[in-house]
Amino acid sequence: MSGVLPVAASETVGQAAGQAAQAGAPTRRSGLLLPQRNATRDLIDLSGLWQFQLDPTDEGEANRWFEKLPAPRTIAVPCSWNELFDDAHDYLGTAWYLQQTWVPQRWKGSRVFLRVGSANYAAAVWLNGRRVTQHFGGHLPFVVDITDAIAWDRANVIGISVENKQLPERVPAGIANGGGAMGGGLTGGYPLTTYDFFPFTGLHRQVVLYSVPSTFIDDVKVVTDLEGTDGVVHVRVDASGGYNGRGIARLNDVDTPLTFRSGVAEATVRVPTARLWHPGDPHLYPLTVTLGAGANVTDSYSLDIGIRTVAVRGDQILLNGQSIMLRGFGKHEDFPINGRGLNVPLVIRDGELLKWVGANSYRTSHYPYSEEAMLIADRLGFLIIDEIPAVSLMFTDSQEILDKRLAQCQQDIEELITRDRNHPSVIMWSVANEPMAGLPLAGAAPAAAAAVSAGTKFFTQMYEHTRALDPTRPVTLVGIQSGPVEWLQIFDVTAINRYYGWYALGGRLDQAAEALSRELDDLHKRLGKPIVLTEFGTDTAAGTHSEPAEMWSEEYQVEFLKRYLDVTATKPFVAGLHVWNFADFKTGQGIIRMGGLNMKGVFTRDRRPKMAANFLRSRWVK
Ligand code: BDP
Repeated sequence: MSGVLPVAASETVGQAAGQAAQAGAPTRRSGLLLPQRNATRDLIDLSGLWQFQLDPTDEGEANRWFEKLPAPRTIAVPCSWNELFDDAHDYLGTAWYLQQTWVPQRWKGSRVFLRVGSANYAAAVWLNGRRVTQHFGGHLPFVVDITDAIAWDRANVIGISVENKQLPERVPAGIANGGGAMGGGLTGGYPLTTYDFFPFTGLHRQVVLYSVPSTFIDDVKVVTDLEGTDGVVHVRVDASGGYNGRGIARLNDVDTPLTFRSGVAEATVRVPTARLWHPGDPHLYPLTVTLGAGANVTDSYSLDIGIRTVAVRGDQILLNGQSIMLRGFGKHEDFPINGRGLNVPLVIRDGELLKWVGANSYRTSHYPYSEEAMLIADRLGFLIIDEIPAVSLMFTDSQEILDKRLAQCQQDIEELITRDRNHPSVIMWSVANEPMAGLPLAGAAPAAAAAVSAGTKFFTQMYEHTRALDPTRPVTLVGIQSGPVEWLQIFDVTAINRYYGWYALGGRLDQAAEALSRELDDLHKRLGKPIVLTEFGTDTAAGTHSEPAEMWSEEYQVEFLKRYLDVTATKPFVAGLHVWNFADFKTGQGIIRMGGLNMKGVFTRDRRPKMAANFLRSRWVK
């Protein structure tokens, strides 16, 4: 039963763990609703050409670059800067973005917000020379009320500083000591990172201004349930200013009255013989909530919802009460030129290719994806494991650093759940990818006991925090090969990345299949939960062929995937298979990443199928 609605995260000063407090208006963690235009709301999308300047000596703030840049060039927003300018390719320090915009007179009397969809990693925002907010953590939106800072008689100047310094207290963490003796990142590469994907930087999603009425709908939360064949939809609406009054929830053209007390109204709407949302028929029902009614509607907000339930029972994942097998991939937001910047055509194309290959699921490895990607997942019927950017957390680090990372991870999951909770596609939260109690693949060395117990404490807190925010979805952690089983134990679903046949037992696929089979049985015996293989794959240079199948060839990738699919087909507790990766993606430069690419894609970076894509299609398309 999911009658209990998640509690809204309270308003919080936009200041992340471990960062020195700086002046700035509160960044709101409730009300991350995707801005929309309707009879009571308006928006201005500032996507397009912005002024831009690198600031390697961090002199911009003292010299008021948020008002005027001394030597600007032009950049696109949204976009990463790294593949645009040769001198910025590996640059992760501060850079400044500047834009000017008029605010229309008709917005007077409204509340006006500025929303940044994603700035990776740290950003500060100035409006007309005034610092209005800051935010730490890429991939999630932040919002600031700018009503009182607007100039109505001239263009408003918006200045945003962004930097992606790889600092140890951040999430993902940077490398503290310049990469040690070898001067390299975790995979030996450059830039120095604790992860292999390229640390793309910039304003990655839209910057928008939007207006709402002075009393407005601040948040909508929808939880769906089933009773027999009826859908039961719980709706909670939060209005600003402690609104007391009436409203309406219109679901599928049926009105249910809302009564607000101190800004909150709840209603339960029954949908007789509901058409349930699932990958084979991702049916969406339109929901509109209003403040006021009839001719007196003072604000309204619309979204499409899916009626469905998710649960874990024994070693099965259940969707609408039926056991479901996740078939799909780990992905990345990555494409030539725009890097990690929003690429709506790519979101559509990836959706088409996922359908073509017969996938019903993917993980937003290793950070939250765009809101467009989530909407497409709702519409096309993909089951999403929604992940925060907690990749490669190392638990041999000091307690002080671990505490700062915990605060950042808690902020990330609060923002993610606030943003994504209404998407039927989201079936699980992932609070980390491959945390470590020692160096990776040091399989033989027992993980240091102190690091394991520090991680156990950390992840118990993360699990409980996540369940408190959303009691309706399972929570998982994605475990590294040879990582501590204690950490997996805490979570509802066992998610593991395995590379038998690649990083271990390379070239020996028979032995790899046996090792995989043994370990799966063992884990199932110990944990008794559904197991999702969230990564397994081989680097494959498109066009390289060999007989017999050798590592790096397309034949080897097919053979490898065949073993994994065949082994897991005999194990009913395996509830999901996510091949690593959907497409080749950009990494740093290093000796294990030819051409600065991770080539484990079954599609190339420009989305051409390798043999493996056709193989998966032959298995997955019924
Ligand atoms: C796993 C990581 C993933 C890497 C992958 C690989 O979770 O981000 O890209 O290995 O090495 O350890 O291909």
